Order: sequence, then structure tokens, then C-alpha cells
Amino acid sequence: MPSIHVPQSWKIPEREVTPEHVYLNRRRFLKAMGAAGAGILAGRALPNLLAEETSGNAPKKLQTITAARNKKYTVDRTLTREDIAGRYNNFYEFTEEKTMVATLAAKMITRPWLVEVSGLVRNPRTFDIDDLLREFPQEERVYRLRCVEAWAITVPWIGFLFSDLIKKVEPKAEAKYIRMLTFLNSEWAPNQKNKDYPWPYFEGLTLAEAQNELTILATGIYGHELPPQHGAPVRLVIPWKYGFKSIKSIVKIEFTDRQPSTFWNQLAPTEYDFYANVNPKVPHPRWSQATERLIGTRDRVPTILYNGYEEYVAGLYKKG
Ligand SMILES: Nc1nc2c(c(=O)[nH]1)N[C@H]1C(S)=C(S)[C@@H](COP(=O)(O)O)O[C@H]1N2
Ligand SMILES: [Mo]
Repeated sequence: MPSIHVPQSWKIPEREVTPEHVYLNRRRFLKAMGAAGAGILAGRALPNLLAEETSGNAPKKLQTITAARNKKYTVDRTLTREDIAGRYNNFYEFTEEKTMVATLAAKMITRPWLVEVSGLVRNPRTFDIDDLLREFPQEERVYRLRCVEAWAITVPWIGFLFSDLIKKVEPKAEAKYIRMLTFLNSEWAPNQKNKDYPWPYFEGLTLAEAQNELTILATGIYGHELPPQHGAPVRLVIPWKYGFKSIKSIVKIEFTDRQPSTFWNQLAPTEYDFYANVNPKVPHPRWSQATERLIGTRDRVPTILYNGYEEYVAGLYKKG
């Protein structure tokens, strides 16, 4: 691992549980502190950049994807409005400002797009995004997504079973974990120049978690291909874990025999663990996880163990 600067704990998403005006004041405070605050000010050049990149840059038209909804997984929560879910995103490669991700990410080019599947498998293969759409049956799944920062959405993903991809490449007996990587391209994603982070973003799952019936690789949302801010053209969706596990814009999937390290765990091991299963009883070191805010509403609701998916996943974590 290259030596990286580990951000002070105040850098991580505490702002999310902090009223906006307090956060803005803190930001000003850090700016006044100079060097110590330099990390969080990576976004200082943003207003210029934004003006530059939004001029004449119309949002691209999203291709429709036809996929029937799988009714088995419908949840008793109202769908988050598309424009709300699409304007409040975590995609640190672009910016740490959730409401600016969509605009900045519009610059991404997602065709052609290759996903290398390799490591401890009998049939390593590189899939083009169109292979993934053609070879694997796509279906719609309405899932909750719970960010570790205590906000939540409920959205209709379109995608295919991770387990179908796993079958196709035939893991060897030694394969116990899967490691995934996001793209590395600081021409699209300005915050990848920020050396406070160990780019590219990396995540991992046990093989059994990836094979679970809930785990999908999403290619679309709200009836069309993913817009860039949601992790186009293909991202993980694993709904019983905190949102940071659902890695966006995947370029590599690697089968390994050892538990891979993960982006947030490497940055702040005491705050973000490998498993990161949603659990209202285990507070984040800096805030409670007992409730969550449904974005776009004033509602705060109780958080549910495994984000409401216990019946599908509890067996994965039984000891003995
Ligand atoms: N590559 C990458 N993937 C990522 C992130 C990121 O910053 N970079 N953020 C994660 C976090 S913290 C959350 S909550 C979800 C947000 O997904 P959404 O913006 O599509 O709602 O994406 C996850 N995947
Ligand atoms: Mo998150």
C-alpha cells in the first residue's frame, strides 16, 4: 500500500448528521485553520470547475431498460422521487458535496466499458457492459439503501444477480472473497487528484455474500440505464449493508482467498468495518444508528437490523 494521509475523524461524513448551517460554519472554521483544514477544502476550486463543466453540457438521454419488477422483494416504504435520489449522492471521486455529484459526473464516458473478472476462477473473462446486459437476465428490484451517515432512500434498481456472474466464471474451491474496484480517471473525477484518499475506490464481500439472492449488479434505475451519479454503467447493490459497500462504476471483480481490505476501512478502521451490516444497536463512534432520515421528506424512522432483510441474510452470520 502506498503511504496515505489518514484524514482526521472530522473529515468523514459527520456533516451528514450535522445540520447544514453548522457544517458550513465548521467548513469556514477549518479553512481559517489553514494547513490542517486543507484536506476538507479540496472542493475549493469547485465553483469555477462547475461553471466550466455545466456550460452547454446537457444531461445525456438515458436508454430505457425493459425489466420486469421482481415482486418478491417489494418493501413497505414509499419510493424516493427520482430527482431527489439523483441529486443527493455519495461519489467521492467527483466531490464530497452530495448535491454537486450529478453535475460533475455528467462528464463520465460509460461506453465502451470493460469489467475484468479474474483471480481464482476457472473462466476469467472481460465483459463489455453490453455483454453484461445481453448475457444476464435483467430484473427490477425495489430496495432500501441505508447510508452509514443515517440517511436512506428506496429506489427501483434494474440489474442482474451477482450469483449468475459468479456461476459463469466458475470460482475455484480456494475462492472465498471478492474484491471490486472502481475506475481511475482524474480527468473525469477531479477528487481522484486528492491524495487524502487511496484511489481507486475498492470494496469486498465474502463469496457467500456475493452469492446471496439479494446481491445484484445494477445496470439501471427508474426504468433506464444508470445515470453517472448512481454509478454508471454498473454498480453493486447489497441492501443489508451500509451504502458504502455498494461500490459504483465497477471495472474489476477479483476472486481471492483472503479478506480484501476496503476503502473506508483503510481510511478509518475504527469507524467502518469490512462487514458493515446495518444495525441500529451498534452506533457509529460519532453518532447513533438507531434512526434514519428519508431524504426528500421530514421523516425520521427507526433503522431496522440488516436494513429489513434479516430473513434473507441472518444465516450468513450465524456462528458455529
Ligand atoms: N466508487 C464509489 N462507490 C460508492 C461511493 C463512492 O464514493 N465511490 N459512495 C458509497 C456510498 S457512501 C453510498 S451511500 C452509495 C450512494 O449511492 P447513490 O448515490 O447511488 O444513492 O454509494 C456508495 N458507492
Ligand atoms: Mo454512504
